Amino acid sequence: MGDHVWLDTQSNSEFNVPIGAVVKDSDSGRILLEDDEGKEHWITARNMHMVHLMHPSSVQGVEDMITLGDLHEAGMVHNLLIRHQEQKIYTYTGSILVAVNPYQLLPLYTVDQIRLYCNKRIGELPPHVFAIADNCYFNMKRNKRDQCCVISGESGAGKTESTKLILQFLAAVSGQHSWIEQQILEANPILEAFGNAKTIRNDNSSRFGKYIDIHFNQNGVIEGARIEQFLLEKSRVCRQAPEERNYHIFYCMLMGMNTEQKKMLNLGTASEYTYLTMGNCMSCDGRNDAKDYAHIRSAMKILMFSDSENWDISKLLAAILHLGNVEFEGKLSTVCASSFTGCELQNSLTNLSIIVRGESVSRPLNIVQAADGRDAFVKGIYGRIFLWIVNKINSAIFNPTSQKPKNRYQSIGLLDIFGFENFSNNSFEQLCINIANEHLQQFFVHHVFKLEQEEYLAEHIAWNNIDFTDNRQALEVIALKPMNIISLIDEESKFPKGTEATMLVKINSLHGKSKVYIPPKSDHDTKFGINHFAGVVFYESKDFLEKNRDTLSANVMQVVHSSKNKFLREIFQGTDTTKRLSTLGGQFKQSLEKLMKILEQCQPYFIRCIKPNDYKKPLLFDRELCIKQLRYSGMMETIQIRKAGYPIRYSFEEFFERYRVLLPWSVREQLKNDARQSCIRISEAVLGKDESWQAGKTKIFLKDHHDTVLELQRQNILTDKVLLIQKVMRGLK
Ligand code: AOV
Ligand code: MG
Repeated sequence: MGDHVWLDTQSNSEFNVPIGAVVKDSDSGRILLEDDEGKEHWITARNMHMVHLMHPSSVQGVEDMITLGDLHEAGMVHNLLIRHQEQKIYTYTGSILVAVNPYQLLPLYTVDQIRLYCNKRIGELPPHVFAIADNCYFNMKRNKRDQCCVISGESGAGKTESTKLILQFLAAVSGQHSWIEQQILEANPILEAFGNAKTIRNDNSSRFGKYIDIHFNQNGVIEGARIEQFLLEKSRVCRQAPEERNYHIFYCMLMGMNTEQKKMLNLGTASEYTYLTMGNCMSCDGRNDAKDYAHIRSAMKILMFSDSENWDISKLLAAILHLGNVEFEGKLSTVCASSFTGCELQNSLTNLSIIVRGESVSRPLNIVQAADGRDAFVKGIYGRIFLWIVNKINSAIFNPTSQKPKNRYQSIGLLDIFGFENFSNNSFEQLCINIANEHLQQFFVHHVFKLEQEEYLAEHIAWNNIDFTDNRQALEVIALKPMNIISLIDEESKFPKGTEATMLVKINSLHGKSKVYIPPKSDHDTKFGINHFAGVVFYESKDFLEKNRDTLSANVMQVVHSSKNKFLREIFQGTDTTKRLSTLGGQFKQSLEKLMKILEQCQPYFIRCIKPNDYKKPLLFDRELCIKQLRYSGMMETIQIRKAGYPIRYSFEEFFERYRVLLPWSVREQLKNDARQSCIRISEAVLGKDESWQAGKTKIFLKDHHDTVLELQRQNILTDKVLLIQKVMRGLK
């Protein structure tokens, strides 16, 4: 009784692994088990082969999964499950943090907790996102290297919340509580208001990617920051899927603005606007739009948005809502939209003017064309408002003096993109989002598996190769090698006669046999599939080319440039009508590649966010859903490599420089400062003579926890020395 076991389960699902269970009772050759999900099973002697004894480490649960005795998927998911039940949502795999979304506010993020985790090495305290933040900060100062935190996980897993927590921690420990720190923190509510929305996966889903680079001076004090944004989902402004909302800002504005202002903008309630009601969802449980509006406004003040700029933005947001209500059948009422955009819209929305032999000729558009043109205009406005806002924020938080080579800052970058998505209907936006996630996965695989093992080889470290799943090939077919899928979509978008059908023909002929691409079922089918690292996603190709081209008609551009609204002209500035801009996919690809280059220059930390259930519910742990996420993110192999490998390494010189204090003076003399030998002696003395660390040709290779042990010992010795000196000084007085 009370024994813990693994019980083989009988489901046929590919994500089925043995479940943990405890023996509750036994009678005449049978035993009664209660499994991790509370289900009871009577096991007879005949079925006893389905039961295996559990390792004690799995019974209690471990803080670091490399210490699990049962190194299999069942062990990993059981460990996360029992910790999740005790509200221990964070678990390490070496220095990689796994964070399971608690879907409730836990008392883990207080000022006291920040103080507690400040200046502690990983493993000294229970796993925490603050520990990762603190170690990023510590390593930046110690190693004089830029750091980055790559936060991944599917939609709703907790990336954005983790990012905010890290930012909060860094702002607190950098210590000055100054204006700039407050500005950096307050940039978030603004960005989320304009760039996040309720989706069926997440009530606060990021519909854009961001990389926040925080700059520190030589003393580790925050000097400024810079935010890079990636590909806002513009289509949401005009259309939302069932149960989804438009961007938060619209609902906040309508709930929070005072009556007088609303009157000036001729605004009513959300239910009156086509653009806000497509998903048939106007409010969102747990969000208070009116209160949020007040917060957004105060944040905008902190980020130096002037009252008139604020009003300019509100006017355009109102114009968007009015534009959405324009009906092309019958009477066209563009009065409000025209007055707030300062544009003549009556004609330009219903007619297309083209230049024929040097003369402008106007021809009426049909209803569908007119509505499409209007939507394109609206998306253009919203997308540019968003870019303008990001620039405005950057101009407040970016400190140009820290750019000068002389006082070159050090930085910590936080990457929070949109998580992997697979809806019932997926379009071009989902393809871009999922490609971004492929890139991140490749960055992880490259760093954790490839570079790591290449280095062991180069340094002649004794090493048994560990296999891992590499998504490189998939990424190449989708986005990297010549004639990849994205470039074919791009090519077809630039081709005047190109259609989605001709695009599919080309992709089929080039990639029809690839394992990555799943062609449409027939010539009439417009859906194609991609086998992503996180599963197969089917995309509806309709509208792909239009979305990728992302151009505004010359008509609309002309209207904008002759607008009486100065702000509208300003946000469109630099958008040349004649020059063919690169496509959306092309721009996105470029910015992703640039981002990957930046990340490669940094020392990375990884946070893997896990979504425990699809219902946004606390304390509900769906084992299969978690196994799926753990499997595709490569966590099992990660545990293996972190257990067997040496993720921490220093050149002998670096190591000796920092830890020489750990060698007695006499030994140092004797070794005549031979760095390699000294390093070995230090490691033997502090870490033991076992196989757990290794000396290569030029570097010493250590486990994550060795780094902690060494730092703590060093700190102790230095503190002792200081105390001794103080004692001696007192004695002298
Ligand atoms: P995401 O960024 O990973 O999804 P979020 O960070 O927005 O996911 O998290 C989704 C929701 O989960 C939040 O709004 C919170 O309600 C809850 N949550 C996440 N982390 C925590 C936490 N540590 N404590 C309490 N609640 C949490 V997406 O942006 O959709 O990919 O595009
Ligand atoms: Mg997010």
